Amino acid sequence: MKLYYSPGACSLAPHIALREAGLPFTLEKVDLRAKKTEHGADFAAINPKGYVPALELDDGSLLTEAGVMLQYIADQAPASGLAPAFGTMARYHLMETIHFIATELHKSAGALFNPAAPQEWRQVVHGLLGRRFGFIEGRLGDNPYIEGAQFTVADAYLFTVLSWSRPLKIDLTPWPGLSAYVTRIGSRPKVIETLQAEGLI
Ligand SMILES: N[C@@H](CCC(=O)N[C@@H](CS)C(=O)NCC(=O)O)C(=O)O
Repeated sequence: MKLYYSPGACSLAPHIALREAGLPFTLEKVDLRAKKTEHGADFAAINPKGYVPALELDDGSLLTEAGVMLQYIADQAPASGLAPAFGTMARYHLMETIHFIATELHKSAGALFNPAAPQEWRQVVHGLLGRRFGFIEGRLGDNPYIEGAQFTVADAYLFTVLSWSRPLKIDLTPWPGLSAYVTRIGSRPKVIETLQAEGLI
């Protein structure tokens, strides 16, 4: 498998998942502005959606969309416990969490990276994200991971999106449970390895 990624972008989530799963993979960095890979390939031709993450499978086909890719990775290493078995209620709850992260957190927070975003709109998005952060902190409760006692691919995704709070200057102080969560996930050996591989630490 080959993961097309951009340092610190949402592709960090499948990158963490691949390392947590212990699967063999290679990486290819993408310049998202130029739509060129580090080897000079035209990324828009590889993924017509033009965005990362994109996962090239061993049969040459391409899988996109972080939330789906995360589950594909987990299912390649069932013993890792990165996702409950397909068809179980626990799996539907994992999908529910992943969908929430994708639609309520990822896309709202991601849009704030656009320097052209007007200030008034930014404030509206900050307010919305604050409400979602409140929900997710309550859902986490005293659990170490978002699905409970077990680290899953949803944690790789949630950690990635919450870690954007630093570059986006979103103060997590009002959500101490989320601050502690980011620290907890960020100190996992495989997460540190991933952050180092992307040159983020
Ligand atoms: N729906 C996609 C969205 C992926 C996405 O937003 N990727 C961003 C980085 S976090 C990107 O590559 N943006 C560049 C672009 O859209 O041109 C997913 O969930 O995987």
